[in-house]
Formats: sequence, structure tokens, C-alpha cells
Amino acid sequence: MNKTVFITGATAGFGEACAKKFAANNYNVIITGRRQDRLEQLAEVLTQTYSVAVLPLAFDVRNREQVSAAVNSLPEAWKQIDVLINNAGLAAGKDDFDQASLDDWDTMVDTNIKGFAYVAQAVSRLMVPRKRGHIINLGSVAAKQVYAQGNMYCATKHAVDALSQGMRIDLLPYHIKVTAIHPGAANTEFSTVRFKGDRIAADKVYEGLIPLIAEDIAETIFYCATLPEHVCINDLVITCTQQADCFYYDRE
Ligand code: NDP
Ligand code: 8X3
Repeated sequence: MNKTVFITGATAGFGEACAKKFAANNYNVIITGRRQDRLEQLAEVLTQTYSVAVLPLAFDVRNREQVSAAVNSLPEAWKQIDVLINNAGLAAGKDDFDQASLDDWDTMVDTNIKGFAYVAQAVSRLMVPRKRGHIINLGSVAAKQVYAQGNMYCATKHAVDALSQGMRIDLLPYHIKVTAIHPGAANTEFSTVRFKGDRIAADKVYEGLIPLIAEDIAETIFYCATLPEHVCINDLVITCTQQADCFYYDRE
């Protein structure tokens, strides 16, 4: 029987690449995000290319009623979730602490901490009675270090790191694996979103680098998700070869 993966943020970047990777390996996939049109297009591609079952669910992770309605109204067969890829998130702006927009801060806190936790809790409640499951959380190198003008984004990703540790402890009696993946610079829609459509600013992030791409992260997540039952990668930092951490890059 096919396993089931539930992916947030599947309309772009890492989430979309994970949907393709897991579908290509015979997982049934629940794909979620706010952009219904993209979910429908992806569902069609996955169904036609990989012949797996696909369930698209459009909701905003910031809205706790939408999160619980989406998870609780899953058809019974879809409630047997083997892997949650808790990936939806964003950076909004990159400004000095005294200049940053409070709306940007609210968006990041509401999405990357609160929405992230709403999804993880709702799905963990389906895993606990089964005493099985794997939660894979997307942190960042910004979960490990704080860089200039990263203030609130780094804080939200530090929270992902802390919540991943907390989940791992509290879900231990149910043998639910919790893995936190912490990527460095990866060329997805992330920077275009962060700089609000300013492509020049977005492209500058990757200048002189061969950055990670979404498929690199999907491969890594798939590897973590398919290790033997008794093995759990707890915490994994991954950067491109030209990046050492948040501060050191060797740009050409
Ligand atoms: P993308 O911008 O390419 O994709 C982000 C995804 O998150 C989209 O599918 C978007 O869907 C979804 N999303 C954003 N806000 C919400 C919301 N409120 N409700 C539901 N879904 C939402 O970014 P990446 O794929 O690069 O990023 C994925 C994760 O990885 C994020 O948590 C990011 O912080 C983290 N990360 C990214 C890095 C990078 O350099 N790219 C490096 C380290 C970590 P939609 O807009 O349709 O709702
Ligand atoms: C995204 C990577 O370095 O822009 O989390 O914070 S970084």
C-alpha cells in the first residue's frame, strides 16, 4: 500500500519539488498552499505523470480554523499520514530592526511560528493514536545564526528549531520522528517574496554562487524520510558548497 505525505507550501519551491519526488516514489500526496490554481495544476501533473492519488487542499496556515478544518475533514483513508513536510513559510523584508515593518513581522510570526505549529499539532494528533509518523520541519541556517537585518525572520526560524526540539521530546512516547532541515541559500521564489517582487534584489542573493535548488532539498528530505524505522535524523544543516554559514560565502 502506498504511504501518504502531507506537504505544506507545495505551490512553489521546496514543497513543490517534494511533491514530485515523493509522488515519483509512489507516495500518495496531500498538497497544500493558498494558491488554488497552482495546486490544481500540480495535482494534474502528479496524477498524470506518477499515477498516485493526490489531494489538493487550499488553506492559509495562519488561519487556525482553516488548518483544523482541512486536517480534520480529510477522508478517513487520507488520515493515515506517514510524513508531514511542514514547509510553508517566508521572509518578508530585510531591514534594520528600527526600520522594519510591523506588518512584515506579523506576517512572519503568524506564518513561520503560529501557522507552522497549528499544522504540526493538527497532524500530530492523527499520528499519536497510530504511534507512528514523521514530522519534517523546514528551519534555515537563520535558525542557527542571526545576520544583519534578519532580525524577525531569524527569530521565527530559531523558534522552528526550538519547536522541533519540543515536538521531538513530547512525541517521543509515540515513536514519532521529528527532523529539522536547515537550508542555506536556495534559489526558489523565497527571495522574490522577501523583496516583494524586486527581482534585482532577489537575484543579488545568489550572485556568484551556484546555490541550492529546490530539488536538492527534496532529495535530502526524501532521504531522511526513507531511513529505517529505528533511525531518525534530528537536525540537518545543508548549504551549497560556496556557503559555509550565514556569514561566509565564496562568491565568484
Ligand atoms: P517559496 O517562496 O518558493 O515557497 C513558499 C511556499 O510557502 C509556497 O508554496 C507558499 O504557498 C507557501 N506559503 C507561504 N505562506 C503561506 C501561508 N500563509 N499559508 C499557506 N502556505 C503558505 O519558498 P521556499 O520553497 O524556498 O521555502 C520553503 C521553506 O523553506 C520556508 O519555510 C522558508 O523559510 C524555508 N527556507 C528557504 C530557504 C531558501 O533560501 N529558499 C533557505 C532556508 C529555509 P502560497 O503562496 O500558495 O500560499
Ligand atoms: C533562508 C536563508 O540565509 O536568507 O532561510 O536566511 S537566509
